[in-house]
Amino acid sequence: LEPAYSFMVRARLPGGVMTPAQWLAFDRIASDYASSGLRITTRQTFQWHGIVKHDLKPTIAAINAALASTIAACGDVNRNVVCNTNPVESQAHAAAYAWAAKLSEHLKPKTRAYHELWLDGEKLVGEAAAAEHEPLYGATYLPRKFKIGVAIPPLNDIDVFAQDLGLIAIVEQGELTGFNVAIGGGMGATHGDPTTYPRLADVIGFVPPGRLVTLAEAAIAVQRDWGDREERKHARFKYTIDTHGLAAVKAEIEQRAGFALESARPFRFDHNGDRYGWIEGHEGRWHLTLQVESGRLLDTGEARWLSGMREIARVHAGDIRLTCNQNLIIANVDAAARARIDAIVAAHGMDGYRRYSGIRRHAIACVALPTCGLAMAESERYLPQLLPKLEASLDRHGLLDAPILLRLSGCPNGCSRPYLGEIALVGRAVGRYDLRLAADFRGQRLNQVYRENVDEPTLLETLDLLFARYAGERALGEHFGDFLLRAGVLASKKIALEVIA
Ligand code: SRM
Ligand code: SF4
Repeated sequence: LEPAYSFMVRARLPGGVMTPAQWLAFDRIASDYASSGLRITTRQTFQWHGIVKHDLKPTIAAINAALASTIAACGDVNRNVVCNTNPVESQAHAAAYAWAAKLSEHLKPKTRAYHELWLDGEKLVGEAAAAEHEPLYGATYLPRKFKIGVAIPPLNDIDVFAQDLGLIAIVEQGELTGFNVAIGGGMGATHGDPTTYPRLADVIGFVPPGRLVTLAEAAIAVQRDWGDREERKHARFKYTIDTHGLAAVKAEIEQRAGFALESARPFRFDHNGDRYGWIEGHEGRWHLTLQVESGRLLDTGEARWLSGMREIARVHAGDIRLTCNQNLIIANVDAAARARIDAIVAAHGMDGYRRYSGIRRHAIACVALPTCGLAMAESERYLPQLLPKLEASLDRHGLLDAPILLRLSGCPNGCSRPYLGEIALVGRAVGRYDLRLAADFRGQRLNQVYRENVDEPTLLETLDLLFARYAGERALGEHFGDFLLRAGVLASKKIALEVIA
């Protein structure tokens, strides 16, 4: 006899793209094995919680049978490569997504142990086992996880500056000409340990598409060889860069890649959120973005996500995409099929975004309690309690429609990228949070601590006073985070990277 251990399983889904058939398979896994539906993550993939130990193997086998995988969705390797969520919006978007998928495949561990363990693959023994070789990761893999993301301006919906390797697609006259390269982003920190901190990536140059894979391999190899293998908390690429200096790391990447980066090209981001509702892509295809609170898909309350999406997946001829803001897109829809999709969405209460306040449309929360073993406070379960209180306060000041970026994390690891929230709550203990304020609306400026370790009444009172000032003193079109700096509520902080446009 042993305790009823249960696990979380995460899929690897580059760019968050799947077919309706895959959706149905993932939905089936949720009903067969998981305890709390499907969960869209902040890196564009699915997690299933509450998988009991003896169901682990069938769950992983079912994910692989659906032509997806769980390999390298966790661990000290390159993780799920994220990409702008609407890759079919233009030919250039499609090309950028294809590069993201290529990177994901190329940087995947080559070991056959995964198949041996989970998929009853051939057992490697003797010489075959000894001959197993990881060309990039070597025998000891990376010092820590490594994250890559591709953004396509003007949308920074993947938070490109939070990635270890952020790639900013440069589109000129409708053609993808290459990527600006940004290195050293990361969110995780530890309370009370100043040697750990969130950091935005620095733009170090430009690479044409044909050299992208070599460049990515070189960056990972530098981190593999230069990263801190003694202190795990200090092992991310951002610390390697700050230890050795940006110029030295850049030079080493170039030396290993065998070419110099070109000068970074102009770019400009407008925002880092999702665009809800229908948008038209190229070739007359349509894409519908729906907001999913904290990415949790269940049949509860007024929204019946599992039933609704099941019905859509059965009739939908395009594909389905997940976003880094924990939302989903029913993509590649024929104009003639829109009405049918709209009817299913409305019938299942999945069109909440139409009625939501500005802050609700821009809120994300990490999983935290009860499943996350590192959580210090509630996050996903707290969001639905907190939002109505904030909305009441915003409403009193005529700000119900103001788009304000709210991010909740149950601990300073920062899985909801809270350091990029105009308002962020970072868990300290049950019911207590650090209140951080004044990131920008584009994912290009970190926020700062405004109140440490406060309870809900203090949070609400503090924010109510600031909302009152914002309502009375803001300039036309000025975002909350920018206002807080201009008004001197927090000391001005320069944008951590240069916007060249
Ligand atoms: Fe995360 C660890 C959930 C995105 C930084 N993260 C965890 C674990 C696995 C807890 C653990 O190690 O025991 C959480 C599982 C909770 C649960 O019950 O499901 C967890 N992280 C998540 C997800 C599901 C949050 C969400 O609400 O969507 C996201 C899954 C992403 C994916 O699909 O791969 C998730 N995690 C992130 C992000 C955001 C991003 O990548 O854009 C970050 C900040 C960016 C970064 O990496 O710097 C992030 N997670 C961390 C860290 C801190 C790493 C660090 O450098 O210090 C940890 C702790 C660790 O690795 O030791 C962590
Ligand atoms: Fe868990 Fe902390 Fe990540 Fe939230 S931020 S999911 S509490 S590790």
